[in-house]
Amino acid sequence: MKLPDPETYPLLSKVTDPAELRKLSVEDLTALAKEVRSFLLHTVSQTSGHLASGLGVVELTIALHYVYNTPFDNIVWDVGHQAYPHKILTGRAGFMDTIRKLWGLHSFPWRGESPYDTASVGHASTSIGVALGMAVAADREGKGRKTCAVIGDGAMTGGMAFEALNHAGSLGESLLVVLNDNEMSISEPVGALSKYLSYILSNANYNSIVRGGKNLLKNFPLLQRIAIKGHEYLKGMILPGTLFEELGFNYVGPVNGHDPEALVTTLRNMRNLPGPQLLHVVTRKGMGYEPAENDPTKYHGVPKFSLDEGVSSSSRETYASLFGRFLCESAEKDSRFCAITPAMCEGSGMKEFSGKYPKQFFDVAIAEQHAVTFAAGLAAGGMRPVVCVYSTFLQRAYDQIVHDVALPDLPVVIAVDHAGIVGPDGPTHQGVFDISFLLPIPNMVIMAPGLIGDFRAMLDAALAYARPVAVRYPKGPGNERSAESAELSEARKSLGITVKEDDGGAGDNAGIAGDMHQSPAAAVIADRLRPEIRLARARIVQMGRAKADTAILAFGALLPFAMAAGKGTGAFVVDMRFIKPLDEELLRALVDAGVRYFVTAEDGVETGGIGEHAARFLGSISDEVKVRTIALPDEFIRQGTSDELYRLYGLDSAGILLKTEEFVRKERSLRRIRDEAAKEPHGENHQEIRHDAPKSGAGGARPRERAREHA
Ligand SMILES: Cc1ncc(C[n+]2csc(CCOP(=O)(O)OP(=O)(O)O)c2C)c(N)n1
Repeated sequence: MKLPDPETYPLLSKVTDPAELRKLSVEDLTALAKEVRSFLLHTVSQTSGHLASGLGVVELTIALHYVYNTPFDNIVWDVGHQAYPHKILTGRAGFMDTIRKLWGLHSFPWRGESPYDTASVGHASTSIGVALGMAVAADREGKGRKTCAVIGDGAMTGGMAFEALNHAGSLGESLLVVLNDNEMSISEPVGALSKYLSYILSNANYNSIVRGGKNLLKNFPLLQRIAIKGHEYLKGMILPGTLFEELGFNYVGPVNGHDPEALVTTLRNMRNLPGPQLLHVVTRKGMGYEPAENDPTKYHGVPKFSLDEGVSSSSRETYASLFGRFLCESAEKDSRFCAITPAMCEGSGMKEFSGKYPKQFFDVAIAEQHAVTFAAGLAAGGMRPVVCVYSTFLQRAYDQIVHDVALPDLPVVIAVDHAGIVGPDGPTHQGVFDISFLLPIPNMVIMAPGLIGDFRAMLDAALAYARPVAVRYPKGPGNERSAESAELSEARKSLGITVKEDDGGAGDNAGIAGDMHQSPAAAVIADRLRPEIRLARARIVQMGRAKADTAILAFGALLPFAMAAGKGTGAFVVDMRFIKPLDEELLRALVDAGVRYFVTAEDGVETGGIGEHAARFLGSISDEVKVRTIALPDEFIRQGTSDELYRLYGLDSAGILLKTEEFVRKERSLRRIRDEAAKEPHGENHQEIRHDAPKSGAGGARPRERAREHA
């Protein structure tokens, strides 16, 4: 615990919660803001995390907790990436050095963490809807509880925000929406709304005249009514749209979001106004730290860095950087090619493409649903769209994939970025559901590169298939570097496994396929040594030794771990490549070649995952086969570094090795006991055991269907 030092932070060290904050004078708030900003900067530079957005809302956060009686009153943060100052002021300053770490403070507001965190968030554009629900509940409760949503101009572009505004206007519930307008999303905001907001800002003088007029006429109701009519008319002419007022909100603003006194005065005035209120606050993203003010996109989320030197740019090869190259080269070749992002241009590696091919690039703002449906329209019109969405945000666009893309079988490539474990952003951002939710959709092809070297060829193939295709790939460079670990050596030692120089290569074809080179199964197995990407074809990356009875099937980013785990075990290791269609031909061939124990490994939730699906298929072709699925459990996956989480959930090399060995050893000994019992002619269990005993058939495996026919 690192509490703010009273010498450096004389005011902040006293603000142990908002009640203490409210004891300060309004004049103190500017000095407090300076301390909060400095504390935030020092902490985040040492821990990594979201920075520029938090720096921009320091005064706003102070003013909100100063005016509102939190935690009795509700403050709902949109996304929550800007909520670090809120955490600092609500009793968590001493824990800020643990933020985003395993077992540490959450990256975003989290209900279980503090009574001041009214919602658990991380995805954009939810605050108005949540706040509206809370406002209705507070109204029913009848204790005078106030509710306030804080939403950025970026998050305001999301459809959910508009849906909630629309509803709030019609309900007429008392609610304050603070629009934090810093004229930035992660990158430059796009769309008509941001143009509209800029227009309001450029007419700021007009607004202050109107506000002044409203105050002046307060005591002359008739004159005020006439003036208001004129004002509406004038506003309609000067400020086209008067969007928020048309939606039923009382619009106030723009207000300088870095002036605590102005904010406190305005909030005090608005706190008790009835009906839906919208306060338009203007802030600067990155405020108080020059490098962040100059480049708020770069400082949106930062790694650890030196405050003197700033964040240095990384040039390492990642899945996103390869994706960017694919976009540029595809656009060069085909003018029908285009790419779409819902406000994640930088994170998805699309910056260069957006600059070089502006006509083929579409940033649709934070609108995942629209991104997918828009792609469907482009495809229907003869273009070749690739829509790139982080796995976690793709959850938003499920019906659009089903209804708009897959149902009409349109050639849309969905690049599912940040799939699997993403690390410190925690439960709201882990990309662990996409396999389970994409798998049941007819017409879809779902691919997952196991190695970064295969990614480009997979993207090219996805485009060439000209049908609905999802390619899911991990954040960063993947797991190839973290596959060999101290834990793995320990695990090998404890299991008595030694790795020889030549262990673990796919080139050695002398094993099982060599033994039975005449059989159809051997031909299929030998075929799967081919490295190129072919539809519904896996690649064997480690040949099983002669008489191998085990195969590890890896789907996507866990492949490097599976390869390391498989070394020295004599098992087949397969890079499945395709989640859908599954390479059923290979699985059949492996069963025919004598494989009885299958381990599946995927970085998604087990429920409805590809492991379950493969197990069902294997069960349908053989009664003898046993399957162990390795996947994430039925719980929300916490935060931590990716390596920590792989280890914690047993998905790293050591985890896969230990689970595989435990499973195979247990199943082998059960089989031995069963076989011996089957040979034994006497005993009570004889019939029962015989019933379960392995059935003979082609290659030792007998399809259930045939067994049923014989019965
Ligand atoms: C549904 C969804 N899509 C994308 C994101 C990624 N994201 C996080 S913050 C952000 C920009 C938010 O901009 P704004 O609301 O203006 O806040 P600012 O950072 O400018 O304060 C985006 C796109 C997200 N959190 N949720």
